[in-house]
Amino acid sequence: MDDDGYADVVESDEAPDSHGESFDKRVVWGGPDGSKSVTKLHTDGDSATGIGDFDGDGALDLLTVAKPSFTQSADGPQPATVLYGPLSRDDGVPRTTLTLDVGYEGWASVKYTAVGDFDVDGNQDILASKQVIVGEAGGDRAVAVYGSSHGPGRGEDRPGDIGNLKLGLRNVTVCDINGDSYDDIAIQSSNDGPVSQALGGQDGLSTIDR
Ligand SMILES: [Ca+2]
Ligand SMILES: [Ca+2]
Ligand SMILES: [Ca+2]
Repeated sequence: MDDDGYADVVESDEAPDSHGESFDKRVVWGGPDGSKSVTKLHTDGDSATGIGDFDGDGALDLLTVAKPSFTQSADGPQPATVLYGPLSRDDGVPRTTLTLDVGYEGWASVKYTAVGDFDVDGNQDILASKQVIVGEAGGDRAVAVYGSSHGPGRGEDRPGDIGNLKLGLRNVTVCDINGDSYDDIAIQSSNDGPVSQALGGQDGLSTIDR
């Protein structure tokens, strides 16, 4: 996260407070001798949900997401903030930040995310699980927010819905299943059931094959 070439660990712990659930976030810094130092991130209490190079500058960035909007208001936004790296090793301050509404004005209610480049345009894309709200059928839906050179999203009214997620995004892995260089997703549809997939391509992810 500080672009020194050594892998770091981002920890996000739930820390209930008087305003409801909140998340403490820390970076455990890697280094040449394996010694560790820890820096607490002094951002708001959003959960850290994804890591990727969202602006394509070669430095990793951290995605944090606020609580799903339906827990706050029926049609409120759900802010997500990208902390653009490198992060300062001294105080965890990012180079700059970008905040966007991953809930699309209350349409989606995002709890988990996965990051990959599903259309291989060089911009990281975000796969989010959209929790079903009253009046809609089925379980969680998988939606894809494609990246641009300015970060996540391309100004679309709605992200692409690619199908149902029985177990949500906790059981999704991003990998290149068929070796064509486009990131794909593998999905465990039940605890002991078969693995489904959605393949990446020029137009992004296919619908979920099950
Ligand atoms: Ca970056
Ligand atoms: Ca992309
Ligand atoms: Ca692929």
